[in-house]
Amino acid sequence: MPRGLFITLEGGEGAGKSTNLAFIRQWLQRAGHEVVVTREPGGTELGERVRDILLHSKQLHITPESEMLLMFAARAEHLAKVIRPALAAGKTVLCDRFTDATYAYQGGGRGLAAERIAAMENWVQGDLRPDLTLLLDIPVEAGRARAGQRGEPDRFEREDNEFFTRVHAIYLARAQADPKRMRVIDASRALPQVEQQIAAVLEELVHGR
Ligand code: Z5A
Repeated sequence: MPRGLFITLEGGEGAGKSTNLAFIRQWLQRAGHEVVVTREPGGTELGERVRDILLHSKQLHITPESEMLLMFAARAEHLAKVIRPALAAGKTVLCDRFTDATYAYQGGGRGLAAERIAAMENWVQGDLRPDLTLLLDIPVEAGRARAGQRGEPDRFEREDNEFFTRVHAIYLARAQADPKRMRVIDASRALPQVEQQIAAVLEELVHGR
């Protein structure tokens, strides 16, 4: 059986990942895919506990190195228990954030060297990389204004605009370096136009396969 498609969704704060996830899932299902939707950090019992520590610890100081290693610990578990088995069964995996987020947040945001992240990526993932990454792109301030309408900010959301500007820059640089895999969607537009762009990219992927 051919391995399923591995699709990831990325973007800064307020880019609309949660909003567009349902649209992407439905689009893929209508195209005949059996879709497994999951997220990082998370997706397994251990991953969700790690997520809780990383997002909701208020007093705990976590070093950038520990933060990065915890992301990869959760990812190793996620790959072994959810992602690889689903792909091997021919299912399409739709993952809300993956390793591009580690480069953007722990690399760009926290300042860790990309080489360290790449070493972990190679060790934990082997040669598995997403077939497609949709980068929902929105200027930092516009995204933060959208996200600001939500409840209490988590550990990442409490960071300042400079942090998110570095995150944004790394995401765009990665898309520029790998334009075939990582497709930039202008997420600042109204929802129907965002969906239109996403559908066009999915169409290309599914029919170009
Ligand atoms: N993280 C990390 O550091 N390293 C890693 O390796 C990984 C993750 C994997 C959790 O991520 C945190 O983990 C994340 C990075 C870190 N921290 N941050 N920041 P998450 O993905 O769970 O959290 P999130 O970034 O807050 O994602 P989200 O909940 O999906 O939110 P969103 O992208 O901001 O989307 P939204 O909730 O769908 O949209 C925000 C608002 O905008 C909402 O009111 C919508 O109705 C509105 N919206 C959406 N689209 C539109 C359009 N087109 N027009 C107008 N309004 C819109």
